[in-house]
Amino acid sequence: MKKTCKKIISMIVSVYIVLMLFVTCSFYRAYAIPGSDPRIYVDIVYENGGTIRADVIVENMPNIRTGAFYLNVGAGWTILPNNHGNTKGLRIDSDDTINLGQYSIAENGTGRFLVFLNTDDNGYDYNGRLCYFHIERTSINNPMNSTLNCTFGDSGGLYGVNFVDITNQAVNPVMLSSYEYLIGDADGNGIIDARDATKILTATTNLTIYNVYSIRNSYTSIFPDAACAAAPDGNEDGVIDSSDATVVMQAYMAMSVGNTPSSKVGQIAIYEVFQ
Ligand SMILES: [Ca+2]
Ligand SMILES: [Ca+2]
Repeated sequence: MKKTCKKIISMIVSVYIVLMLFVTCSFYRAYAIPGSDPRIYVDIVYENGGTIRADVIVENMPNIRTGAFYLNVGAGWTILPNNHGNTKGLRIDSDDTINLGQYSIAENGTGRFLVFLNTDDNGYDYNGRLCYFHIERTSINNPMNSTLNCTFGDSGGLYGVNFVDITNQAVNPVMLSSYEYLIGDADGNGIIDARDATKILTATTNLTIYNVYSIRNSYTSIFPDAACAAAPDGNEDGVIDSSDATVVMQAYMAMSVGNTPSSKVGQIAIYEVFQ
């Protein structure tokens, strides 16, 4: 595979073309935060068409009967009204697979507070997307203020079956920053070409594999100019290895003759850095 890839690279480099990418849509696959603790966090997703959605994600939770979370919106974001004209923006539709029972939303400055309650003694499995909303960048948007954080049970608590208080079991991963990047752009120059594949191959010689989450704070020692640790992960499987060089190269070859890549390489995505 490596040999084939190197061959392809030398072939392409000989007819080197810089290809500017005009991207109008993209998607994001979350880089999972490792661990098995019950937790809540926000995953920012670029939707088809360029709108930005924020998913409130619950993981590893026991069944919940009633709960509340407080959402803190960084100054880099503004929450858009939902389709029902609700200016508070949080979206919990009847077509969602979860059942929030009764719920209420309050706001306080840039924060949002959601309380939910159901009368089923067995509680509900809320794991997955609890609710979502759409956001836009403000004029002062930058990676450090483009954060969205959730805190469980700030005042409403979090209760399981028989109203057992489980607030203390839950953790709230803290989002420190979020970065927009081009999938596969390992050298951070805003275009996808053979140099990105070369960069990845060089970094992963001797079968080196980097876990994206593990290098989130140290990636610049490996990919000095990448926008974030996730950028070289061309196939978005959470690790950077030589197979990413292959998909980047395949995408570059496809785009250089006007075809759409079979992977998401070249699309805009967003990467959240959690503490
Ligand atoms: Ca590049
Ligand atoms: Ca990968």
